[in-house]
Amino acid sequence: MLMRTQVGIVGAGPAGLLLSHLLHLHGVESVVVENRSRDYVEHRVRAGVLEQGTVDLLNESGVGERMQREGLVHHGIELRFGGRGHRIDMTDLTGGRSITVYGQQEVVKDLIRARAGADGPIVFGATDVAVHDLDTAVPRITFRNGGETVEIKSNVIAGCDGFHGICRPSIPSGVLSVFERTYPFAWLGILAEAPPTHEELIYAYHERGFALYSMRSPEITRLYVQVAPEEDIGGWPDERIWQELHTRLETDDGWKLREGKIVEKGITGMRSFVVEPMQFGRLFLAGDAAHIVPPTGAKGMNLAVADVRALARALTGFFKSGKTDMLDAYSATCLKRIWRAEHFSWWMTSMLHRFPSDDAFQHRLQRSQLEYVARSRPAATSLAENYVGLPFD
Ligand code: RFL
Ligand code: PHB
Repeated sequence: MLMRTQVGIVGAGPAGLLLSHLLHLHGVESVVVENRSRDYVEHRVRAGVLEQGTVDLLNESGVGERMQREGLVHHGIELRFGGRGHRIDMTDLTGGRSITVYGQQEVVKDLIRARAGADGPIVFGATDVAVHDLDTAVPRITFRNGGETVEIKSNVIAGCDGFHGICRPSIPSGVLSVFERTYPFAWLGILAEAPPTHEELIYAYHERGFALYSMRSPEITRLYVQVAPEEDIGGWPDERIWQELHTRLETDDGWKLREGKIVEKGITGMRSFVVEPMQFGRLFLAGDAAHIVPPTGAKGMNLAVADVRALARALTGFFKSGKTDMLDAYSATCLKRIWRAEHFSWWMTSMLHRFPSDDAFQHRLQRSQLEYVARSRPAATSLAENYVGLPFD
C-alpha cells in the first residue's frame, strides 16, 4: 500500500504525538507510525513533571482539559539532606511560575484522543519500520502492518522514535557529532498505592545514595532509589526497596514514609547524550531520538515538547510559504535549550548522587553545595528557574 502525506512521523511518544497535533492545528497533514500497541504506549510509566511552558502549550493547543482537572500544581520542591528538609520555593523565586505533576502516559492518552477525534492517522504495531531517501525531496517510511507492506511518501520525516529508535542510526556515519556521558548508577523506580504523606517532591541526598519522593495522584506515590548500574530487579524484593526508601528519606523530626502495594517496578540507566545537528536532509530528529538527560532534572519530556514546538512552527512556515529559514535554524535553535537542560540535569545529578569513585573530599563539596543552594537566594533562584523551565525562544 502507498500513502502520501506532508510529514511522516516515526514514534507515538510525547514528541511524535504533539508534533502531529500541532501540525494539524496549523493545517499541515501528518501520519504517525509507531511500533508498539496503543495500549502499551498509553501505559508506559515514565516522566511526571511538566514545566510551566509545557503546561501552557498543552492548554493553548486544546489538550490540557484533563491535566487541569487531575494534574497537581506544585510551587516548590524539597532538598533533603543531613536528616532534614530544605524547601525551594520555586514560585516565589521565579516570579510566579510553577510545575505540574501529571504522568507522561496521561499526556500521551490525551494526545492520542485528540488525534483520533480529528481522524489523524496513527499506525500502531508497525514492524520493520525503516526510513529512506532522506537527502531527497521525497523521503519515505516503509513498514509492515498486518501482513501488508506499507510505504509512506512525504516531504519531511520527523524522527520522534526515542533513544532506541531507527531514525538517528539511519543517518550516514560521519554526519553527526555525538556528545555523551554515562553515570555509574541507575534508578530503581516504583509506583505504590499509598497516599502521599508529603505535598511536594523530595530530592534526598544520603550516604547510602540518592532517593526521590514523587507522586502521581492523591492515591499514588512514585519513588526512586539510586542503585548500582548492573543491578537486577530480581535482587530487589519489596521489603528491600521500602527499607532503602525509609533510610534515605526519613528525617530527624519524625516524618514517615507511607508504604503501599507496589504496582510497578523498573530500573533505568542514567546517561547524558546529544547529537549535533538534529537534522540530515529532510529528516529532523526531536526528543529522545536526539538527546537524553539523566532524570534528576525532570527535563526529558519537557525538552521533547520544546523541540516539537519549534519544529511545528518551522514546518508550518515551510508548507504555508515555502520558507526554509526556520527549518534551517531548527537544530541550532533547539540545541541552545538542550545544552542548558543538559547542564542542569548533569549538575542536579552530580550534586545529589553518591558516585562510587568519590572520596570524603567530594562528599564535603556536595554537602557544601546543597547547603549553599538551601541558604542562598541567588543559588536557589538558579535552581528554581531551570527547574520550572526557562521561557521559550
Ligand atoms: P519516547 O517517549 O521514547 O517515544 C518514542 C516512541 O517511538 C517508538 N519507537 C518506534 N516507533 C516506530 N518504529 C520504531 N523503530 C520505533 N522505535 C521506537 C516508541 O515505542 C515510543 O512510543 O520519546 P519522546 O517522544 O522523545 O519523549 C521523551 C520522553 O519519553 C522522555 O524524555 C522522558 O520520559 C524522560 N523522563 C522525564 N522527563 C521529564 O520531562 N520529566 C520527568 O519527570 C522525567 N522522568 C523520565 C523520567 C524518563 C524515565 N525513564 C524511564 C527513562 C523518569 C524516568 C524513570
Ligand atoms: C517522577 O515523578 O517520575 C519524576 C519526578 C521528578 C524527576 C524524575 C521523575 O526528577
